[in-house]
Order: sequence, then structure tokens, then C-alpha cells
Amino acid sequence: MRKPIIAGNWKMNKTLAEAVDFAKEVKGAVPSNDAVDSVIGSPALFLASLAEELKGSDVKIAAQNAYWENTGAFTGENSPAAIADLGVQYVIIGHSERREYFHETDADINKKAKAIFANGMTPILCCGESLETYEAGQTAEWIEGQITAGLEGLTDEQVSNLVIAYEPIWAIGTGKSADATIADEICGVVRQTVEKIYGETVAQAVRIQYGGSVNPENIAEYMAKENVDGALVGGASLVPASFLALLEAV
Ligand code: G2H
Repeated sequence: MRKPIIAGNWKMNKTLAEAVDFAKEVKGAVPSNDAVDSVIGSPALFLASLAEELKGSDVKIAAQNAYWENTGAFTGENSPAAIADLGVQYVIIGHSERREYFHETDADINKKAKAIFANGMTPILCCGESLETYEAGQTAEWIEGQITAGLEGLTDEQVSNLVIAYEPIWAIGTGKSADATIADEICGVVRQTVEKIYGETVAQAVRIQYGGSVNPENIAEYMAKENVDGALVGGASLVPASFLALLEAV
């Protein structure tokens, strides 16, 4: 039985005061950690304050990115060791916005996954196809390629603990969410890809999220699907009431 994981991805939104106010409002109201992993994906600037505010609560924190080296001359980057030291448990990697605007490759994402595990955190590894690929009927091959490259060299134990988010690019922030049946089918492709490389036990353990215009009204449809273990939510995670409604719908 895989525990559901709902992660908000705030993207580049909020000020420090707004982030801390959000944490204050939700920390006593989220469901128990035994039932669901509730995660806030925050800009790096607020991670330390959120970790302080959420200490001992059932809310976990995700960074939205990390570099693959722990120290060194990498101006402007954030060290995974320093992120882990704050008490952050997850790091989102390979989001399509990072792939597109910051030219991140599958090889970069693979190095980040290894560095995140090496620092005791869990990657939330994103994959997803463009509208062009979707319309050409090449989604399955595309996803298989991204997953195979992203997981290269990871151990069975690491992949068993990994979270993978399937986010069709055409559904991100567009209000045009993928039909739950399609989401389940492609999350199934992700699981089959993991199974091909790591076998059934690992494939049954890995948690797979759907992401792309998920909101409190449609989340239950996705969560009812066999291959969907959670959601990565952008816009609808920004307001406490909406974030809590997403968690209540699980
Ligand atoms: C997809 C998602 C969160 P939104 O990027 O990762 O954003 O829910 O706003 O489509």
C-alpha cells in the first residue's frame, strides 16, 4: 500500500512573510502523516524559516531545485547538503519549467537525483511531454526515455523511495488538466518503465504523482486511479484553504 503524497509547488511566488503565514495557518490543520504526506514546495529563500515554523508538525518541505555538488564555486546555486541541513525532506527536480527555461537535461537531473539521495532527501522527479509529442501519439516513448535517463545508476532502494511526478506540459497552469484516465495510463507507463529496469517490487513501491491544473474539485478523480499516488499542485496550492482542501479530498 503506497502512502499518498500531495505536494504544493509554489513556484516563484510569495514573500517570506506570506510563506510563514501560510505555514502557521496549515500546520495544525493538515491530516496525520500516517495517512498522507503533505508537502510544501517553496522557493529556496524561505526554506529555513519554513523549517523552523513547521518543526514537529505533519507538514514536510520540498525545495524546488538543488545543485548536484555540495560545495564549490557555483555562483547562485543551492547546495543539497545545505538544504538537507535545514531539515528539508524533498527536492523537486526536472520540472518542465526548469527543463525549458533553464535548459536542464536528463543527465543534469540524474546527477541531482543522486546528490539528493546522498544527502538523505527524496527527489520528486518530474517528467512530461509537450503538446506536440502528445498529439503525435509519442507520449509513452517520451516518458520512458525521460524516466530511463533520470534513474540511471540509482539503486533499488533509492528508486523504491523515489517520487515521480507525471506532468503533461500542455496541462500545466493552463486549466486544461489531463483526463484522469489518461493520467492513470501515463502514470502506468512510468511504473512499467521502472518495472522493466528494477523489477516488480520496486515498481510497486515507487510513488507516482499526477500534476497539471489539479485543484480541490478534480483531485479525487486522479487519486481514485490505480497508478496515481498523489499530486504535484501549483496554482491551487498557494492559498491555505485550497491546500487543505486538496489534502482533505485524498
Ligand atoms: C504543474 C503544476 C505544479 P499547476 O507545474 O507543478 O502547476 O497545478 O499550476 O498546473
